[in-house]
Amino acid sequence: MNSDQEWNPPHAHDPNPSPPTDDPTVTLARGESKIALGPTTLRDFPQRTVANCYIVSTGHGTSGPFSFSGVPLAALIARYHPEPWRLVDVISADGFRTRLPAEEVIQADDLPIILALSVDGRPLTRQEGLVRLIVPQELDDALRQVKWVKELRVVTR
Ligand SMILES: Nc1nc2c(c(=O)[nH]1)N[C@H]1C(S)=C(S)[C@@H](COP(=O)(O)O)O[C@H]1N2
Ligand SMILES: [Mo]
Repeated sequence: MNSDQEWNPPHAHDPNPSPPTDDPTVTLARGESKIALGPTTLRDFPQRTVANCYIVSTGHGTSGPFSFSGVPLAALIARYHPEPWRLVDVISADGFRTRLPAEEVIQADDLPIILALSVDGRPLTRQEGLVRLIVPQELDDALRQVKWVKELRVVTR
């Protein structure tokens, strides 16, 4: 799993409707360093809200608009890894994954890429994807709207 092609498949994908596990803990990993972040810890960070989000499924159609709230990914990584980084791989408990370049994550401050903990002003359920990656820039697909985020792997080289 090395090329960007394999990490960001261009094809349609059948979405998994049900959570693979109950545990919503996200592990932030860089090299050997691993930090476990539960929803309570993630809610202690300043939260951002992104309105007018759609989940554009090529299989079951578009749902939304949703207003998602959560921790900006850029701020979360900067808090634990202030030195420059190149990519972050976002991996879910069911093996679904996406890869985001640092400049895309950092420059998205107007419309932040977030780890969502809430939707429409109430907590996200595990069924709905807690903790869910929301990439508001993705408008034609939902391949980056990763449910049940389990691991963030920060790549520096
Ligand atoms: N963990 C995980 N996230 C995922 C998927 C998946 O299979 N597993 N499918 C993606 C795809 S292809 C779609 S269309 C949406 C569906 O989101 P929904 O179940 O909220 O409608 O989730 C995205 N995120
Ligand atoms: Mo999809």
